[in-house]
Amino acid sequence: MTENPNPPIDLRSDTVTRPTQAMRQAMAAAEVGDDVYGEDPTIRKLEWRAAEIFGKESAIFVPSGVMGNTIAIKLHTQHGEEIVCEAHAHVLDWELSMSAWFSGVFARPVEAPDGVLRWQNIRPAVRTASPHNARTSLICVENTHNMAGGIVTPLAVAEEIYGEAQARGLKVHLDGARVFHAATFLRQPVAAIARYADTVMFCLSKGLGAPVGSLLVGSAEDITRAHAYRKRLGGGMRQAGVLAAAGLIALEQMSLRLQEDHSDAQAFADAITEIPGIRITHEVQTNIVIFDVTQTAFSSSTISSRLRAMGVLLNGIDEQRMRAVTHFDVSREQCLAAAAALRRAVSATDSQPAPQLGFTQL
Ligand code: TLP
Repeated sequence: MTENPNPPIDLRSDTVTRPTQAMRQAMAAAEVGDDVYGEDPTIRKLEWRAAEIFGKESAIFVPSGVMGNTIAIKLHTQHGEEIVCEAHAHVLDWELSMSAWFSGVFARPVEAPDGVLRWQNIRPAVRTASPHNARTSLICVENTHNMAGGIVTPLAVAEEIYGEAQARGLKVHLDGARVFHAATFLRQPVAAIARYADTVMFCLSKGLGAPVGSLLVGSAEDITRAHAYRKRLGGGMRQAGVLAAAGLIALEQMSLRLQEDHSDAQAFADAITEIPGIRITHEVQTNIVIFDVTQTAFSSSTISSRLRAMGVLLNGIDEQRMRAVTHFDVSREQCLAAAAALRRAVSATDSQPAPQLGFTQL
């Protein structure tokens, strides 16, 4: 099969990256075994390195971020309890109500308009068990916050949440799908962020370029228990060292180049900021730019289909807002070309019918 000589500029997500040559070679050469028996040396190495880098006792490799979050929520809660998360958190809006389905918990959302969940927002939502209330057992933090345009939680905010949670016997789980982006922005090692959470889920396949996989890191006891939940969810994989081999490159090498993606996102944001009707919703700190198109003449789905016709893939979150995510498969020039295409898409006067979407497009 030959590569498409003119592939579209794909800013839909940083999940769209394809494995590098180095990853493909490492995958072909990977030493493997049956991981359900704990016998895959490459998986073991990845888990060991992940735990070490995050400053935790142990780690477990899972196929997806959703599975990592699901297992973490199950670990820290009992059926019927409550968890607190930001009102637009991935665990709430984008995981098919998995916390309810698998763990039987009620997610109590807390609005943080700037995307940074703070203890002062969380505190009123925390409940103790009473004849009328179910107990809160877990706080879920998302860093970077996807739907807040990749906003980073400051370390002092994370520290306060963790301190207050510990004082009340609450657990903290970090959805760190893009925690390396947060670490890059903060100029800190990921361990400095992970110390303020009991468990952290991070993705190898978002921005770090691995084809598949996420890790959940935490205490040895929690990760031992996590194995049973992973198996129940169908995530017990066999010779998955072929995936872990790519994951090791993602973890060790690709995590070092994220500033490039952040600079590209900033360049894209700078280029679209003057387009009439476009309003960027959050400060651009990492690799995500969310912008509101309400003041243009078009809905996000119309803009999206116009962009597609110009070779740019960039989708709506809803009819008003769109999201661009930079990654190593798009260059600075392509980001600027996408911005120029967006300018044309929203200034075009022909009326092309919008596709009917029962959202979501992402
Ligand atoms: N996010 C995807 C979509 O699901 C929206 C994306 O394109 O950004 N936590 C966060 C913060 C995420 O952004 C994602 C994926 C996940 C968890 C889930 O990871 P996967 O897709 O591996 O299950």
